[in-house]
Amino acid sequence: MKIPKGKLPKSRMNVLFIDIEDMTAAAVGCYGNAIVRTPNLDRFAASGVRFGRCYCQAPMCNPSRSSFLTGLRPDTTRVYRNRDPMDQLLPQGTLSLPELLRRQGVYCINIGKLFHYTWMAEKQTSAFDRLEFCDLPRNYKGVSKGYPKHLEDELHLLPKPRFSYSPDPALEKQLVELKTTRDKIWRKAKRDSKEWNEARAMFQQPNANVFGDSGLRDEQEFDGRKARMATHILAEMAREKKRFFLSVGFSRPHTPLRCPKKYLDLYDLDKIPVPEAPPSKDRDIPPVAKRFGVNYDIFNRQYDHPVTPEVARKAVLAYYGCASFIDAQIGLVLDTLEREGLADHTIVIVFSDHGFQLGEHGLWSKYTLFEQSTRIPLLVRVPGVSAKGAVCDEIVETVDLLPTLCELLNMAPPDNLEGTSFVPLLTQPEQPWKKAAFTVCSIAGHVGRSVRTKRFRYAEWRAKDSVATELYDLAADSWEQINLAHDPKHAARVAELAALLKAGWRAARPNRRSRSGAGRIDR
Ligand SMILES: [Ca+2]
Repeated sequence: MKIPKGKLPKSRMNVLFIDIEDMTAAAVGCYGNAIVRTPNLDRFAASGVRFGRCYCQAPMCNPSRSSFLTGLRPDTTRVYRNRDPMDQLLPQGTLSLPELLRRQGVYCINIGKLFHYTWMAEKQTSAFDRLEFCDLPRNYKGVSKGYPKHLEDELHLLPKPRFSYSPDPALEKQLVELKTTRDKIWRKAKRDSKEWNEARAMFQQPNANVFGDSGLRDEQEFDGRKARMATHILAEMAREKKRFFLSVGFSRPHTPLRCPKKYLDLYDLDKIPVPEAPPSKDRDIPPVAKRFGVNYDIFNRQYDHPVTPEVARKAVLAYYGCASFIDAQIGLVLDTLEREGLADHTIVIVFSDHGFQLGEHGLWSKYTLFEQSTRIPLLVRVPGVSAKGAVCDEIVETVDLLPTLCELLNMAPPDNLEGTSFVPLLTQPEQPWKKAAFTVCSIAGHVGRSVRTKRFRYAEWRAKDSVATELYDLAADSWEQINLAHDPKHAARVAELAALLKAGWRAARPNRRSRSGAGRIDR
């Protein structure tokens, strides 16, 4: 791949990039959830475009983030799982979004998680001028180590990043101990055996099965501190008139589902319904599609003991409480953007790395190809460009974010991008767009691939000697409970969607009428 040299951007737009962890679109007010309270997200949606059908490329942190940060799909990044080392697997010379922006002279700041942790330390650190609330990995060796050899000369021309590390010492210590025990078992156990999986679950235990009141105030919470740091940085950027890219990664509603009590008090437990799509009503769904009933987030290791309806509703309430808590933190950041006079020249993107299952099919985690795991909220406001309060029901994907920003900022995109800029949809949300979204999920010796059209989802789960297929008609079965893949009446549909899945994302691209860059901002 050529390193994009490109024209310098004429635009002076800043970018505020807000990434919420594990936030399913189904738990956001403006996405049609009448119970959850997300007034700030709803208000922000009313000032920009809400994408009703945005899908992630993988329902898992690292593969999803590696994809949207590079504009490449998992089959190209080769990052399929959380433990796959992004910086070693990406095609040589691949630049991430902040690296591209930094080369254009944009001051790049990251607060919280953007890249998935540890292995990417060097690449992550190299990409930013300043990092706050980011994990400094134990094997961190310095900025230049691990940076692609052929780029090292340029690296030394860049200012050294400013780095702050704000750990939770007690949790860190516990995680180190659990990791040591896990790794000891993993060295002997066969991968994906019962023992191997138990060790993995044990490591994840501290985050699971704890939900409710954190006993903290907003400003004491990690996410509360990140939001306040963002407000300080925005004020500084306004004062110093620096052109910036600010990424703010919020940790909730990722587990543990704990937040200040006042957000839980917004909800009445009696009014929280039991989860939709009970497993008893699932028809012909292959076990792998439901991750063999294993949950790695809430109710970890409790898969032999079904969750009672009351406990299930408490968990949903805690997730909603965390959603409201994060919504309030986002409100704080967005209000600062206005107050500091930055809103009229800052592009704002709010989204999530993937979704989450809130008890549907008995699942309390991600790692599935169902709607709740793969459909995310995406709200975009581009001053002077995006329609106000529009809803776009066309299909977009998180891999489209990087090409979209390249177009908006008049920045030459890397020539191997695998997403499509959705800039035209910002001005005209109603126009024919992508045929389908593609998501990959690699678990327990299986690789699942899904193609989601506006109406259907078709998926294939391949293992060494087997293949399981799914077809859901979401117009008639919005919770994906009736697998039609083996119903002879739907044979033609299966054949058509299997062909689309095989043809892949290139075959599903929109026909862009004009590539004249009508949405570009020249200011
Ligand atoms: Ca995540």
